[in-house]
Amino acid sequence: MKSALASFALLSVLVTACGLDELGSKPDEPGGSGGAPAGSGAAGPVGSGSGSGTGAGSTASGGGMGGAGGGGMGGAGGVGPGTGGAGGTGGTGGTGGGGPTCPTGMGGPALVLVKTTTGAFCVDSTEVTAQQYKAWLDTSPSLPKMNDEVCGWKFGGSYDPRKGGFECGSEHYQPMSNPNHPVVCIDWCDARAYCSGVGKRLCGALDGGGPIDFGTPKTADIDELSHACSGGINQWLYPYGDKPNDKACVGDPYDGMDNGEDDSADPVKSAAGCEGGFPGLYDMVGNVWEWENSCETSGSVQDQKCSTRGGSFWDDMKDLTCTAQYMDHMRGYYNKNIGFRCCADAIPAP
Ligand SMILES: [Ca+2]
Ligand SMILES: [Ca+2]
Ligand SMILES: [Ca+2]
Repeated sequence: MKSALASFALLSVLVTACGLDELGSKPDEPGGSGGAPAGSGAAGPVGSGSGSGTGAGSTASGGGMGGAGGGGMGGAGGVGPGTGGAGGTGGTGGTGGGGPTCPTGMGGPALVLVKTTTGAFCVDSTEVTAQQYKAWLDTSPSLPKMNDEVCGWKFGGSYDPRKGGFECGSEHYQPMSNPNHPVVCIDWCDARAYCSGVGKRLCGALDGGGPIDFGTPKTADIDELSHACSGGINQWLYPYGDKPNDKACVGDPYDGMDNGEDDSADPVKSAAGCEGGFPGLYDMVGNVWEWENSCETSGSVQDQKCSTRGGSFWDDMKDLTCTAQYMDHMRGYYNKNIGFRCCADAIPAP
């Protein structure tokens, strides 16, 4: 920004100087004619044309290229036998805002940039959908190796969403007829494999996405999901602010009915009021719980508890908050009200 302004100023000075040197009074020539594009000569005793360029480059916010510079102002018409000044040269475009950006072209939801006090990271705009999950399954991703530290028990298993047990049935995974429903009935290892398969990672610690100690409260200053949900340093209790609104996000009260056993998730992003804590981010609370990178570290890995975040279509307002609220489930557990989204590192400013 600073350097862009400086170059406009310099350019302006140079153009002005040029105009005076080259286009000044020329008494031998006939009456001045207008300089392009806006100069207009007027007869008079003394010629003095001067071009002055004032290009204004716009600056994009949050990264990206700056806008093109505006055209220069036309020179003032020569007075008398002088020639009108030439139009100034347009300023060059400003350079981009220069902030970090999110990678594009990865599988799954588009990534949203989340700023932190020290940098930024990226988080999926929505829960991963059935269609997106299927697209990944269609690539025949390899199962964890037997010696995988925490997911080796899935060796010889499958990433397919379960069709039975823990409230799950085939109706909860219909990628063709219900493409935009969140994928559910998947365990922690499925979520981890998907995220890594599309070049992302499970959301975890604020400083790089690593695992968060399971017993530590998942507050916005240490946890990516909490940070993104609560608007970062705003520390909102809900993604839409601090005032509870039971119709904003897909919790139990959202549809005005006490949930029966047969209730299930809505398509992602269907609750328009559930945007936040950063623009373009949806369902950070409600719809489905989301697995994150925070698990117990002792005992049988399949049975170690991992945390899920944000509440679901079955939950009351107390579970539909951004911070320090989590439900833990065994790593191998699954349910129709548990899904996930992924995070990724931001691309640093150029
Ligand atoms: Ca309900
Ligand atoms: Ca419902
Ligand atoms: Ca959610």
